[in-house]
Amino acid sequence: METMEVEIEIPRSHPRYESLVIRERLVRGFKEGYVVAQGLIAHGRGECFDYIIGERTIEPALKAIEAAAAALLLAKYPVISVNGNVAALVAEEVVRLAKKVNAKIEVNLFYRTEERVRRIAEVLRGCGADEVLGVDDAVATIPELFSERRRVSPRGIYAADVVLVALEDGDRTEALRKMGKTVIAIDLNPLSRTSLAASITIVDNVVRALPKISEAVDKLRGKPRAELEVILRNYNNAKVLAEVLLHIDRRFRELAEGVNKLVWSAGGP
Ligand code: PTJ
Repeated sequence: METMEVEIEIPRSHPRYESLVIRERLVRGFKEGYVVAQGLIAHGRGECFDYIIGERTIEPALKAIEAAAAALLLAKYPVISVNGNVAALVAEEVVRLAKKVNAKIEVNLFYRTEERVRRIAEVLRGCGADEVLGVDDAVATIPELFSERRRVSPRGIYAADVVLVALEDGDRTEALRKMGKTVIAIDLNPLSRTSLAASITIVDNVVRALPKISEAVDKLRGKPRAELEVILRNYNNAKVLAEVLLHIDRRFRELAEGVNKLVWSAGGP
């Protein structure tokens, strides 16, 4: 029997295998001290939305992913912001994408402790990051922001024109927008303040979204700047969020129509 080596053995044949493996990665990060307990709760909220959208990258997310890739390729100074959950789930993909678009990587935490910052930087370096900002140099301040997230690197998020964030809080997204930055957010909740405030919101699981942004970058690389600018000009975040909500509406209707069959396939009422 093929299994993933984790705290408990999860057989590959388990119908919720992928989801359980993701949980285990977060639990491991928690035990190693760089994922906070609140991060486990945040993940639960995300799982719920993922279940609702159907645990796949939906069409509106693909539109946002294409726009995100165009924005990263057009950026003068792109930065990818990393927190505990992101480090536990997609550290390798962050490093891969950063190399592709020549972005800086910065650790930025809501529940900031120097120990967590150091550990997350180690995880990123272990995945091949040459430089991790936000460790000893988080000396600049995002104006009008009072959480620990206000502390940023002057060579990183502070100077960036495009910032990619995932599992972010709304306050910082709003503050970064006020500073004139393009914010690309990855958030499974289409109604979170981050999703509403971002320039480009990818409503998808970060584990699916990041590799897909890398793929989109590969596809768009080499296109004339004017073509990338057209992609961005034609992108409308409010419309994309509305499409996500309509997707959820359609999915619920289809599920409601087929619920009898689902109940019987689960053993009957
Ligand atoms: O590591 P720290 O100290 O920076 O803290 C990180 C957390 C996640 C605890 C902090 O940023 C937080 O409290 O976030 P929120 O406000 O709970 O927001 C997290 C958002 O991410 C929610 O809208 C979730 O639905 C969403 N989310 C959770 N898991 C995923 C996700 N979105 C994409 N992929 C996921 N795997």
